[in-house]
Order: sequence, then C-alpha cells, then structure tokens
Amino acid sequence: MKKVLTIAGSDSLSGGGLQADLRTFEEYQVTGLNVLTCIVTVEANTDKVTVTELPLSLLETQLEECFNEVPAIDVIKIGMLANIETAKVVVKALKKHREIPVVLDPVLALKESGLTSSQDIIDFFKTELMPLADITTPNLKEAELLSGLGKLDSLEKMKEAAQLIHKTGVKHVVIKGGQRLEGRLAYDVFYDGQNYMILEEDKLLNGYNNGAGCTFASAIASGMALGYHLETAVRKAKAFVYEGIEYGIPFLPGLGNVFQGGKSKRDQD
Ligand code: PXL
Repeated sequence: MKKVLTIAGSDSLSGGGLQADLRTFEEYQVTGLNVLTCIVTVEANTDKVTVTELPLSLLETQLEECFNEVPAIDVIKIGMLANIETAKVVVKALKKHREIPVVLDPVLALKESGLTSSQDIIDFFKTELMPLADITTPNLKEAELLSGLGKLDSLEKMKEAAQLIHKTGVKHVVIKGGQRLEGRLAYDVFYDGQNYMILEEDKLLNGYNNGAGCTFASAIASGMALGYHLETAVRKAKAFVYEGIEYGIPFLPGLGNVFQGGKSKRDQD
C-alpha cells in the first residue's frame, strides 16, 4: 500500500483536521500516517473554537519517526499548522526530504471560527512553504490573503490570484471557490503555470461541508500516491468531496461534517 503522511491538527468534532485526512486515505486505500500539530476543540452546541498548541519537541519527534518509516512515505499532506514556530519546524523537516511530493492546504482561515492568521504567517507561507509544495489548495478567503488581491468575486479574479500564488514557487494551484461566489455553480480554478482548468459543479447547499477542504487536499494527496496524473487526482478529489457533502453528517441545523464514505453510500442507494 502507498503511504501518505498528514501533518495537521486534531478537530474535536472530527469533521476536519487529521481525522478527515485519515478517513479519506482509508477510502482511497492508502495507508495514513499522522503528525499532530495542534488540538482544535469546538464548544458543544456553538461553533466556538479553541486552538491548543503542542510543544515543538513533540512535533519534531513525530516528524522524525514518521520519516524513519520503511518503506518511505509517498506523499505528504499539510493542514493546519497553528503558528509560525510550528511552520518553521515543518519546513526544516520538508527540506530534508525534497524527494517526497507535498500537498499544501494553507489553513489560514478557519471558516468555523472567524480566525484569520497574522501577516507574519501569511508571508511565511509565501516565502518558505509554497516553494516546497507541488500543489496548494487555498479556499477563496485564503487565496485573497495569499494573493493580496482583496475580494475575489469573479472567475477572472480567481485566475489572477492563482497566477500570483503560483509566482511564490508552488508548482500547481487550485483555488476552491466553494459557495462564496455568486450563482448556482461552485467553481474551482486549477493553474499549472501555463494553463487553467476550471472545474464546475452545482452548489450543494445543505451546509454539511465541515472538513471539505481537508478532505479535498487529502484526496488529491491519495490520488498522487496512487500515481494518477495530477489533473485527474484533482478531478477525482472534487467528485469525492461532492459525494461527501451530499451524504454529510448533520450536527447543528444547517451544519454538518463531510462524510468520506459518501461514494459507498451512494452506491448502496
Ligand atoms: O477544515 C479546516 C480545519 C483544519 N484543521 C483542523 C480543523 C479544521 C476545521 O475545523 O479543526 C484541525
């Protein structure tokens, strides 16, 4: 079995974070390893979020042991890093393993919390993390922060942002439009430095999209580990997330977690 490592936070609701990553790996039939970066606790019955950081030495030990695995990891997926010190430790480890492809989900804006990251961490992503990544998967808000373009309210602006983010040194960019753009359709913009691929899908409005971003990036990482062409991995990941939202698990009215078993559930129906 191929091996994918997620470097991510824990989500107490298990919708996003490394819980979503590991379930996605399982569905793709790849083996998952995980390095925990922080613990996100979601208050019961509200959407208030607390982030607890972990000692850096613990992070270093987890990374070291995961990279000591034989056979080696095939793909690395990076999720929530919580702070700049964590990000620095991760960069140091990635630099020792440049041969392993990296999927970078730049978790800069947690949609549940209203938390957005400081300019320091945005700059660090642009100068240090992006150049180490094969593909990055910002949502619209994160693409606004990373491109510095302000509000991305059209497909044209999304394309411009993808180009600016690509200039940081990441090889491929996919901006997830999600529900934020007006209209009936949800668009994602993929850019490889030369060509754009626009993915479109009817918006799913049930609100069961907690963990959609983590699941998308993990699905891409799994597809890469399985040897899919990158554009195919992105297309399959999009379909995987769509089914996950369609069969999502509600926990508050109009709010719920993506269900990574969506495809199997659809096949049973
Ligand atoms: O979906 C973004 C995300 C990433 N990482 C962790 C999270 C969440 C959302 O809840 O908890 C740990």
